[in-house]
Amino acid sequence: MQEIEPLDVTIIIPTLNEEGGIGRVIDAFKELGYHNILVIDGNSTDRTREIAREKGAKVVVQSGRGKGQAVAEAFSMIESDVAVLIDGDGTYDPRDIEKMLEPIRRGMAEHVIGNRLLNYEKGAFTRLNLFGNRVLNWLFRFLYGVELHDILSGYRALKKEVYKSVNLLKPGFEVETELTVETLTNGFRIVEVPINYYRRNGNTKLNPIGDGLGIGRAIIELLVRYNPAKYLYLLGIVFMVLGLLTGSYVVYEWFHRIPHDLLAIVTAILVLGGVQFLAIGFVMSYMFKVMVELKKSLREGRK
Ligand SMILES: Nc1nc2c(ncn2[C@@H]2O[C@H](COP(=O)(O)OP(=O)(O)OP(=O)(O)O)[C@@H](O)[C@H]2O)c(=O)[nH]1
Ligand SMILES: [Mg+2]
Repeated sequence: MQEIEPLDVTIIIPTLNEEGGIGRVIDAFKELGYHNILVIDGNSTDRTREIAREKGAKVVVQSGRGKGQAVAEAFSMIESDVAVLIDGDGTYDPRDIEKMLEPIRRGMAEHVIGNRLLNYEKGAFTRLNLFGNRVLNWLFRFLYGVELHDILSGYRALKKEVYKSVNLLKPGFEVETELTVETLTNGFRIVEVPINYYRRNGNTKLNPIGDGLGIGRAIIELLVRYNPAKYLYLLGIVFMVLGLLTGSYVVYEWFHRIPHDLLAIVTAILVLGGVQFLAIGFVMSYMFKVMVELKKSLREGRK
């Protein structure tokens, strides 16, 4: 059992015009004894920063733009044993924090995600957001083969070794995806715990279609970091299917005595390209496994 006292934890709250919610979020954490609160603000034009300061939080204006950049900057500024990330819009319940810390205390995981999808207030998700969440989580499970159900949740607890080792390059709402993938790539364990989820105070900063597509793209793109072999398998399969499609057309046309040289060449290139991706994938998968083992033993050796 690892002791984690409230003072070993920093609560990080990224905000952009959240004057309707930020005060209550900070109050609730202070009531629970959590006084290390860092509000990283995206240059709000309302009273967010003023309220946060009045309530006793440390307030910093982020140097760049987007939630992702804000989170990365916050991680670089703190040294606590554990970082807890939460939104400033009042959608999460600070009182769930003990549930969030439990798996870390028990040594079951280094990164905990609060799963909103089991117990949410009516209206907390729009229909589109709920659908998008389900599709993106499904895509994640399909590509990564990791059983997680709410990778986009904004309520998370991360041990220092995780938040100091994640390489966050995406500036915006891809941050939750990138945090998840980076944690797994570095060989740490993630556990989900069910939490409550409520309607937000104030206006959303999320564009469901634009940001949703961006997150989908990030899930596919980041696979290269987590499992390069799988990424190549995917490319290989797409190439081969395309090759076989054009190829069958060529064969069909040949039966009608009309040779299609160009298509035949394209077919050969696609099929051979696909085979190559698969072959390189096999080699990569072996190398990658060795790398993860190596990182693990290095870490254990350092302790
Ligand atoms: N510092 C900073 N915070 C941001 C930025 N964009 C959003 N945020 C904050 O990040 C948190 C999540 O943003 P939301 O707009 O609530 O996004 P969401 O939770 O996916 O969407 P909702 O379901 O509408 O709440 C909120 O606390 C925002 O104020 C930004 O550019 N900079
Ligand atoms: Mg929100």
